[in-house]
Amino acid sequence: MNNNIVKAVNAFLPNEKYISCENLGNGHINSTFLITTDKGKYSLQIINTSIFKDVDGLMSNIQEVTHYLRRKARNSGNDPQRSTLRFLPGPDDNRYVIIEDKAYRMYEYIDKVFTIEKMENPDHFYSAGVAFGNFAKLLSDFDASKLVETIKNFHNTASRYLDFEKAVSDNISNRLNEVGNEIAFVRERKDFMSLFVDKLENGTLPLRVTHNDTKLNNILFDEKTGEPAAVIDLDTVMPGSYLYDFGDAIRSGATHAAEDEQNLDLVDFDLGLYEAFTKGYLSQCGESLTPVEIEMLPYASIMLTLECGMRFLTDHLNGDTYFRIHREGHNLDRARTQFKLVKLMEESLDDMRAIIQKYV
Ligand code: ADP
Ligand code: GN1
Ligand code: MG
Repeated sequence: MNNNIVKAVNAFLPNEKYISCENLGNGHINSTFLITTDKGKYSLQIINTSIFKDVDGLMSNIQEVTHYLRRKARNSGNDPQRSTLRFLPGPDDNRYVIIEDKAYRMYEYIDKVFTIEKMENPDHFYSAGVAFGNFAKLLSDFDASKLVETIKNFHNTASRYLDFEKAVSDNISNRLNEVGNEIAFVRERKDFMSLFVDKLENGTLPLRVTHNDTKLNNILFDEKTGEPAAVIDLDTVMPGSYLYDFGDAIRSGATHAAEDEQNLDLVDFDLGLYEAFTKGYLSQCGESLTPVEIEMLPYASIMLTLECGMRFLTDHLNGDTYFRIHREGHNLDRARTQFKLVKLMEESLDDMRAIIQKYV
């Protein structure tokens, strides 16, 4: 095993003996490993510092949020060990260590859980809705001024569009001629992209403390009960909109296709799954939604899926420098599934509106 991983483990756990390391999960950004020592199991992550530039700010956010969530879990009789992440303090309480320019952090491993990459069981998606809706509810009275913005303009779709146009004009990877249809698809939706941003800027939409990366595999499900244990991947918890978390979860879970499916005929948009998630999500935080949030909710999955597809396409044009890829053209495959989903969602707008009306 990589010597630096062993060094990192020894730095966090000077009194334990390193035994083994395995790859963990399928994240696109950080590298995650399951570490076993003679005394326990841990998740070790190499933080992607070209994306998260302010690691102190990032870890301070996670400290504030996990302390807060743990206190709430304790008060409501839930297991504080399993209901949120707990990181190891690290040498000198630094919360991370730097070894050869890489930043490492360690979490207690939450054992006997599973994650879902591809949705198969609507009950799980209902539970995911409850988990993310509950996350929103728990953080509704969290003081947002304690949080730094770990990635600026993260879900500012209009500003993401400008990044996309820059990638088109730079054409760094010389891939423009194969993506004419995709570029046209994005451009046709340019005006739509400021729908939420404008309302957040003029105050008609409220700023909330949100997760901002509500992909299905960021929930750990309990192996025994099948219920969500913890919402993880807290790197992007910062001020945002409920529309982001709702929309991004639908993007990742209301289809039976993998995010990188190459056969677009397999990419469906399942309104049954949409309804399951909506019901779960709104059962937790529906009462606190403002009329404008409710009015905008049917557009949320279209916005977030379009934004995500556009980010994948931008990265493809920039030569794959942001999202980890595992094959040539991987980001383009991902962009194509997202655009197919956008189209299907646009055709289902009235159905989505009716489902939301049923549960608010
Ligand atoms: P990324 O930012 O790269 O998506 P995540 O924090 O989501 O990284 O971790 C990647 C995967 O590792 C998760 O989907 C989950 O399967 C697993 N994982 C991460 N941390 C833990 C933990 N503390 N306990 C159990 N599994 C974990
Ligand atoms: C990344 O880190 P991960 O794999 O959970 C990305 C999200 C995207 C997602 C698409 C910090 O999430 O914004 O929606 O990929 N995270 C970051 O799969 O950019
Ligand atoms: Mg993740």
